[in-house]
Order: sequence, then C-alpha cells, then structure tokens
Amino acid sequence: MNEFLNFIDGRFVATGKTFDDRNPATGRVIGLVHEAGAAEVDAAVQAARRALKGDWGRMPVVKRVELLYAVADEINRRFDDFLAAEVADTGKPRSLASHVDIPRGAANFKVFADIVKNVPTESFEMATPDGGTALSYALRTPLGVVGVVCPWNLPLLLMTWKVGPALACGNTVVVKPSEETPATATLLGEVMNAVGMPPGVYNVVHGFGPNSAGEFLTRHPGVNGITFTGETRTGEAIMAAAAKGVRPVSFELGGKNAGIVFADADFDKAVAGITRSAFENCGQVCLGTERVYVQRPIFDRFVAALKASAEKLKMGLPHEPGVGLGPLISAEHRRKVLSYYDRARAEGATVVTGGGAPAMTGEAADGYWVQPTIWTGLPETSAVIREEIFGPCCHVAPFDTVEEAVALANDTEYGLATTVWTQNLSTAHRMAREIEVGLCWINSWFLRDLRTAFGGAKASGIGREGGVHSLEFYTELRNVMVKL
Ligand code: NAD
Ligand code: 6OD
Repeated sequence: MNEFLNFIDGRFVATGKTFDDRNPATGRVIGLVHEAGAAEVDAAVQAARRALKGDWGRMPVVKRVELLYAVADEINRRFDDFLAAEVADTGKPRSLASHVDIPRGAANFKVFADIVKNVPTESFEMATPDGGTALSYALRTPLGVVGVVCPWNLPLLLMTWKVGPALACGNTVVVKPSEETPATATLLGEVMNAVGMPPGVYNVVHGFGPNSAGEFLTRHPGVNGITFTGETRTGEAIMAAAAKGVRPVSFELGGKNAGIVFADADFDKAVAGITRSAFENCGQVCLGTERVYVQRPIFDRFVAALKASAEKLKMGLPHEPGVGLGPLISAEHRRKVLSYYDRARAEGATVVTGGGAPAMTGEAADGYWVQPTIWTGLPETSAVIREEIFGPCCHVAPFDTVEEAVALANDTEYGLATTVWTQNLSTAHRMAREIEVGLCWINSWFLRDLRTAFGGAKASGIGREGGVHSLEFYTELRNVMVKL
C-alpha cells in the first residue's frame, strides 16, 4: 500500500493521521495519505520562509532557471512513474494523461524558466525640478511564500501551472493538493531532492479544506499570497481567509461554458470539437462545454451526430486500448453528477443519450462510472443549465441569430471559456468581442500556448496567469528612483 507523506523542508513527514486514497476506476483503496495538521502546515510555511531568505533567495536567476530545467528533465526521466501515479489517482485514460497531464507537468517548469530569464523591466530617465536628471527603474522581487491550493481534475498539470511560475519568479511554495489526488505532488518532492533544490523551496501538505490543511494554509499569516484552482464557492472562502492581512489571490474557478455552433461551421469538425469539449476527462475540465447552442438549420442533424459521436466513446479502465472515457473522481462526485441526471429527467428533458450509470464488470465493477449524456428541451432557467455539473454531459438548444447566441452564452454567473464554430470571419470575431469570458476558442478547444493569458471573467476567477501575466501575481514591482 502506498503511503503519501507530507514534504516539508526537503523531508517526507508522516503524521500518523491518515485517510484513504482510492482509485476511481476500481473504487479500491490504493494508498494512505498523511493529513497535515496546523503544526505541519506551520512547519512548511516556516521552511518556505527560511528558503526564501536563504539559498533560494540568494540564488542568481540563471542558476534558478537551470534548476527548473532540471526539474522538467527529471519529470520526463520519471515519466512512467508520474503517469502511473496520475492514472491510479484519477482513473483517466493513460492515453490522455500521457499526452496532456505529464508532458504539461514538465513544460510548466521550462516555459516559465524561459520567460523569467528573458523578461525586461522598465526604466525612465527624467528631468528633475532643479534642472538635473533622475533615473527610475523597476525591480521585480518575489511575492514571498505562496500558498498553492489545487483541484483533482488535472492534478500535476494544474499544480505545476502555479508552482512553475512561482518558483521561476523566486518564490517558495507550500502546496495543498486535492485530498482526492495526493500522488504526483508527493512524487514531485522526490524530483526536487534529486535535482538538488534547496530544502523548503517546495513543500507539500496533505489534507482537506475546512478545518484541515487547506484552511490552515490559507489562514496562515506567513503566507504572502494564495493561488487557487477550484470551485467558485471554495474561492469565496479562501478570499475571506486572504482578507486577513490583505493578501493577494489569483483564482481559477468554475465555469458553465457555452459551445456555439453556427450553421456555416465545418460540421464534422464542430461535432468532433464539441464531443471533446463535453466529454474529455469525463467532463471534468473547467473549460468543458456543458451548454451547447446550435443554429436552427443544422440543429437536428447536429444533435444526431453528437449522439453518434458520444456513443462511440469507449468507457473503460485506463490501460485498455481505445479507451476515451474514464470514471468520475469519487463516489461523492458521482452522486452529485447523477443527481443532475435525475433532475434533468424530472424537469422534462429529452435524454438524447445516456442519463444514468453503466453496469461495469470485473475490476471496474465498483468504479465511479457514469454514462456520457446529452439532453435537449430544458428551459434556460433549469439548474442543469445554470449550475456547473463537472461531468460528461451537455444540454443542446437551438438559436437563430448572432445576437441570440451572444445573449444565451452570457446568461450565466460564470465567464471562463467559450468555443465558437463558424467559417465566417466576421461572426467569429464578433463573438470573441461580445462573449464575456477569459478564453474564447474559435474552431478549436483547449488549444494552449503557455505564453498567453489564462483565466476567467465574472465568477470564474480573479487575475490572469500565463506568460508574463503570471509575473503580475508572483512578483512585486519595486520602483527605484535615483537622483543623478
Ligand atoms: P474544490 O474547490 O472543491 O477543491 C479545490 C481545493 O481546495 C482542494 O485542494 C480542497 O481541499 C481545497 N479546499 C476546499 N475548501 C477549502 C477551504 N475552505 N479552504 C482552503 N482550501 C479548501 O474543487 P475541486 O472539486 O477539487 O475541483 C473542481 C472545481 O475546480 C470545478 O469547479 C472546476 O471548474 C474548478 N477548476 C477550475 C479551473 C480553472 O482553470 N478555472 C481548472 C480546474 C478546475
Ligand atoms: O492549460 C492550463 O494551463 C490550464 N490551467 C487548464 C485548466 C483546465 C481546467 O480544468
């Protein structure tokens, strides 16, 4: 049985108070996680502070960058270990984790190492009132000890998406992985030691949210800023914790994203794109599409094609050939998703496909499986259309005009992402201008360039990370004015 220990000051720390880690594809316990209490969280924050003031804080940026490259190389060298750990924790298809999660785990260190190495700072020469001159320039200093609170859907990818830039900018971190997925954050501790990262730069504390490691970390006064990915309601709680001491937050939160398909779209590509955006990672992607709007002339044909495409997805254990759909993360999340499936039926939805839990056999019999599901016919006021479900499901509704598509897409508290399918350039750019989101994909979905700004509008987040935008959060700009 694996034991997942906390990683504090370069050492693995047991607490003796453990909880189970389960494989969602089988429902079986695969590990014991050592929950950090307030004392361990405090030790991690103190270690991070010492590293900030010590070797790490004094390290020249070129050396820091070399270490981050070494971390990426070591993740790649141990690719199979990371892959096995991520797949066991999430149950997601191996093909998905090996193409997306693990490579991005390594890339998140390299990309931000390169950015930090090359980032310019401003300087101005100015005339002074006494007829002389002054030189003003900016210094970028680290924010300090950063608390990193992570979700379970893309554990390594989303954690390193924060840890990579935080370390590149010279900060130290205390990471609180999701209680559902402790493995890859722990493994990264081994990587840090292997490459000679100074102790205390990267720390991991395991546990839950309220009254556990999450709350202890976000309330700790030694944490200078908090970067969080997770549900909007959790973000509200963390924001309240961060208010004490007026500490900055960077939030990537929930979504209820619209996919909009115009009648002039490349039909097959739109069907394939919406299939991916609704069902990839079993719908557990914040950027996923749970609301699909299709222009009326192609509505019936589109719904039929989407149904056929969803029904072709093979559900199964991660290593089975051709598997495109894994389980949900937990029994609790499955209950939540199935409650929306029930609600849709009770509210009179037409269930185009799916709508329940499949009967799985063998090793998969006790996994947290649900059928990919498509509905039509619900009113826009339905909870199924308004609330984030985070499962493999979408509702499809017709629209007639560009104006109507914009109004439907924007009729939500969220503003994370949208995906628009059209061959008309003017329609595409108009939609990009008018839909209130942080990310707008045209004829694509989840196509990423890590130099670009990533984040959500409205209740989907605060701030942007990615490229130089990450520097806005992970550094403080200090202005220096020198009278010459
Ligand atoms: P969650 O909010 O339940 O948990 C996220 C993390 O917060 C976990 O580590 C949890 O232990 C911790 N936590 C919970 N309550 C806390 C508290 N009071 N104080 C401190 N920490 C606390 O989210 P989840 O279920 O793990 O992930 C799914 C959610 O994440 C979805 O809403 C999804 O949209 C969102 N998400 C957003 C993005 C994005 O980029 N916008 C990316 C991935 C996931
Ligand atoms: O690609 C990324 O950098 C990113 N933050 C993806 C988020 C996916 C949400 O589930």
